[in-house]
Parts: sequence; structure tokens; C-alpha cells
Amino acid sequence: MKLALIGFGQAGGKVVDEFLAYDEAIGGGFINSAIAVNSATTDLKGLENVPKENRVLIGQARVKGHGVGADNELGATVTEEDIDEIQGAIDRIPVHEIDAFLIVAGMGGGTGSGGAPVLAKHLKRIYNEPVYGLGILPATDEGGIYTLNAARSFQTFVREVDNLLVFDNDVWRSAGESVQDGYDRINREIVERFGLLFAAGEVDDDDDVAESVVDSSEIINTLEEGVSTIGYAREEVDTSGGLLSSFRGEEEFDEGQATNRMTSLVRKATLGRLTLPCDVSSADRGLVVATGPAEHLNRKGVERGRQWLEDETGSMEIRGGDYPLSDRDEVGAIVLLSGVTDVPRVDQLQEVAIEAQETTESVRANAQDEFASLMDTGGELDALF
Ligand SMILES: Nc1nc2c(ncn2[C@@H]2O[C@H](COP(=O)(O)OP(=O)(O)OP(=O)(O)O)[C@@H](O)[C@H]2O)c(=O)[nH]1
Ligand SMILES: [Mg+2]
Repeated sequence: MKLALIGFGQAGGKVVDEFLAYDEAIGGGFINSAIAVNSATTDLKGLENVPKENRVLIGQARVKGHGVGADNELGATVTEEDIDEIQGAIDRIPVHEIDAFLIVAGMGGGTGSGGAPVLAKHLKRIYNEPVYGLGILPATDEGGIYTLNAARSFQTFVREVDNLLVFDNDVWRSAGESVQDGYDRINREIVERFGLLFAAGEVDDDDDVAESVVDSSEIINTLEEGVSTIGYAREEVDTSGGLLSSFRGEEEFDEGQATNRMTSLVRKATLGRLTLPCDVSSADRGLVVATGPAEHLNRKGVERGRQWLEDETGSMEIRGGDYPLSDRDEVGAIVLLSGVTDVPRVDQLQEVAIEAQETTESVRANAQDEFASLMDTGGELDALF
């Protein structure tokens, strides 16, 4: 399907940059246009693929191009104040050509976390196209303010978008890696999963397996509402076969093997590491996408995988289809689970938000008491010197 991507804040911009590279690399054609919005000049300058004229600096009057320093209320304020600047860039998008907007943002900082929900609300008011969010959760060791921002932003973002696709940095970190190397690797993991999903709805009708190909309406229906997570598994296949193996009298395509392979890939994708870990049985809707060389995909494999996911989720709304990628030597399964409700990380964020609220109140009350007593008993101050 065709997307207008909007990267909000540093993480959002970098991931959109990576999406553009990925779309180009796979010949996906799922990105119609890409915009980056930030309150920090250097972050916008650091982007490689987002066209220069589509980089929007906001909040200049307040923060002079230096970012909002993880203050997500300020992030929301400068977005509201400069919404016309952002709209100016969106006005250049041929919106009638797109199937949806996708706003990408890190939930832990200030600009993206505060601004993305404001923009989502604005877009929903103006356009009929669905507005999706891709929210990136901070790692747990990033510290209190990041977790608190994420807790607040998550709730608002979910409310404003049609569907919030989530990626949790915490689950994808690996030890002994610099933060930058880590992000580069993680960003590739992000765009591969979400990119394959969106590219899947963008196959030409004249494709040889067109009848089982995923349609963008199936993605849109799966993303009807709520929170989504993605699983992905792949396996190398022997693509050297073809002519040579038929000379040897071998079968060119083993139907049974392909079916078994796809069924187990769907299981692995679902039960392996999800972009947002959750209880799979809490999903409302699902979509299974089989990727790889068309000659290695068969309808039965997807169908079996789909049925297995129906049993696993207890949902009757599990869709399935192919996304043929001819020049690959691997077959893969993307599993999109949508409307998930049993998500430990989200519960944890909610607890943090409540705790922080209580702590802030008691710290504030204490500080007021202490200040009052300091003012009352000036004598104590003198005694210090
Ligand atoms: N996956 C991924 N996460 C990132 C990346 N950069 C930052 N993050 C995460 O995103 C969160 C928000 O950081 P930024 O995107 O830098 O924040 P911002 O929106 O620019 O806001 P301010 O810098 O406060 O103005 C961090 O807490 C990290 O968890 C990245 O390249 N990839
Ligand atoms: Mg920043």
C-alpha cells in the first residue's frame, strides 16, 4: 500500500530515512512521500534520504533549533504552534494517491513523543485516509524521564491514531553494542518488518500469483483499531534448482515441503520475538504474509499458517496472502497481530506513570513545606555560615 511517512523527532526521522533506503532496496514502492519534523536543526541535517524540502523545523521561536530536551509537553506545544508549517509540507503530498499516513516517533523523547499525537489528531480532522502511528518505546535503562514520556505519550498516541504499531527498543537491545551501532541495527529490524508488511499490499495485478497476493484493504482492515505488533521468521531456500534439478529428474517444487516450511515459519514468527511482546491469544485480528520467490510460495502453506493462527488467537479475523519477492534466496513469514490487549510492557508503563505522578506530587508538597520552613526560620540559615 502507498504511504505518506512522517518521521517526528530524531528517532522518527532516522527510521523514516531507513524506510526510504529499504523501499528502494527491495523495489517495494510503498512510500509515496516522506517528511521529517523536528525541533532540532542538527537532527534534520543528519538525515540522508528524506528530501531537503520535506524537512520541517518547528519550535524555532522557543528552542532556537536545539530540540526540546525530552520535555514532551513542550514538544506538544511547539507542534500545536507550528502545525501550519507541517501542513505546508503535507500540502505537497498527493493525498489522493496514498492509502494511509504513518507517523513514526520515539516515545521517550520530547519532540516526537509530544508532537506525534498532536499531528495525528490534526491529520484525522482534515483527511479521510487512515492515520497510523509507529511508536518506538525506550529501553528500560534509559531512565525515568524517558519512561515517563513514553507512558504519557503512548496513551495519547493510541487515542489519536487509527492503529498504533509498536516497537519496543528494550526487547531488541543486545549487550556489548554501542548505542549508535545498536540503533542502526535496530532501525534495520524495524523497517524490514514494517516495510515488508506495507510493501505486501503494493504488488502489481499482473503478477503470476496475483490471486493470492495481499491487498492493501486487507492490511487496512487488520489495522482497524488498537495496538499492533509484528513477528517475522525466515529461512533460506535453494534457488539454484530450476533447470538443473529437472535434468536430474528431481521434482522442481516439493509442495508438501513448502507447506510445512510455511506453517512452521508462521509459528516461529508468532511465538518468537515480536516487535512488542504480548499474549498472542489477546489479539483481535491478524494477518499472515508469506514472502519469498514466487516458485517457493504455495497457497496451502499460507492457509495452514492462517488456520494455526486462528486457533492460537481464537480470532475469526485472520487474513493471509503472499508477497512474492523474486530475487531472494529465502522464504519468510510476517505475522501482524492487531488489537492486542494483554501487553506486559504497557501495563508496566502505566504503573510507572501513576507512580511518577504520586512522587511528583509528594516531592512538590515536600519542597513547598521545606521552602516555607526555610523562610520562617532564617536563623537556621545563619547558623550554617
Ligand atoms: N529504534 C531507535 N530508537 C531511537 C533512535 N534514536 C532515539 N531512539 C529512541 O527514541 C527515544 C526518543 O529520542 P529522540 O527521538 O531523540 O527524541 P526527540 O523526539 O528528538 O525529542 P528531543 O530530543 O527531546 O527534542 C529515545 O528514548 C530512544 O529510546 C533510533 O535511531 N532508533
Ligand atoms: Mg532530539
